[in-house]
Amino acid sequence: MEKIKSSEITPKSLFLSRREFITGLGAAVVSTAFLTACQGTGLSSLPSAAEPSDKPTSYKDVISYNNFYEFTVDKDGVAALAKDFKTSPWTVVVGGLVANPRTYAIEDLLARFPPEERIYRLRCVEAWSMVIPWLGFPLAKLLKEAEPTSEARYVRFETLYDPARMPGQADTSFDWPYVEGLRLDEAMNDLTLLASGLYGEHLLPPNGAPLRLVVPWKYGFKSIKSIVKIDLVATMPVSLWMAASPREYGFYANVNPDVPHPRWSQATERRIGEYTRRRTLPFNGYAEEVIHLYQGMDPRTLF
Ligand SMILES: Nc1nc2c(c(=O)[nH]1)N[C@H]1C(S)=C(S)[C@@H](COP(=O)(O)O)O[C@H]1N2
Ligand SMILES: [Mo]
Repeated sequence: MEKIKSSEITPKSLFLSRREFITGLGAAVVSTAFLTACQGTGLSSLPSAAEPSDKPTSYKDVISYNNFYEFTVDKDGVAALAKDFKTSPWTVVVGGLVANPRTYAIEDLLARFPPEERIYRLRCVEAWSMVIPWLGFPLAKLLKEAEPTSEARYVRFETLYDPARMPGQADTSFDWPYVEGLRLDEAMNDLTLLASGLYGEHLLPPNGAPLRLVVPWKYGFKSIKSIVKIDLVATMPVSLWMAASPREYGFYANVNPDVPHPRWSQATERRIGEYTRRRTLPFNGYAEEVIHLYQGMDPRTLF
């Protein structure tokens, strides 16, 4: 695919640097509602001011250290195995409980929803993280075009299933295809992106070309890659990870340093390219934008 023309990109960085976030706290931008909500969800600690501000992870690391089990479980091996994966032609089917079901050729979909640049932190459940300048558009735009019916409560996403092209799908210990889901209000949140590029370039196969989800306040596994199907549904979808290990991977998967994964702590993370570990922030640093979605919910159900 050709390089994205910079004229096609709307520059709009919604990203708050670490320092701006802290200043925001000091300037009482964070309401008492936020603090009360933090207590309500069992989030004890506000972020520490000691951390340096976020700087994007090197392009090389972003495209060569990946989780994409359809190719291999070896993070350093995805790039080589996905190198020749063909992402054209590609169609994305939007359906389920909608008034306007539609099948998009990827080119038409991207022409219809031009990308914006958004620099987001990505926090993997394995306790490493990256900062990535994505090119994408809010999922809400696509969902509005589909017109969810009043029965639609969740969005279900599916990755391509094609074992001939995705060698990792020969591993029968997983229930392919990769499936993920969001509650409809999470899916409609302005932070939730469908990304088709990063660092000003079209996505490469290791990062989920031609279209992947990015949900920055949740653990990385929610950000499903190489999407072929988006369905509006009435009941909570069962994700591949919930099916594989329900005790370890829940539906919500909100980044929460206070709730350890059953096999390791989630309190800190290693930013790829750095040596000193950072403290992990509640909701990966996006609490202000999303905490209202979980008001009144039992924090134990939010892992
Ligand atoms: N289809 C699919 N999507 C996926 C995965 C996967 O194995 N298959 N891995 C997830 C995990 S665990 C993470 S951390 C992110 C990694 O995204 P990146 O490689 O672009 O950094 O992709 C997520 N999306
Ligand atoms: Mo992950």
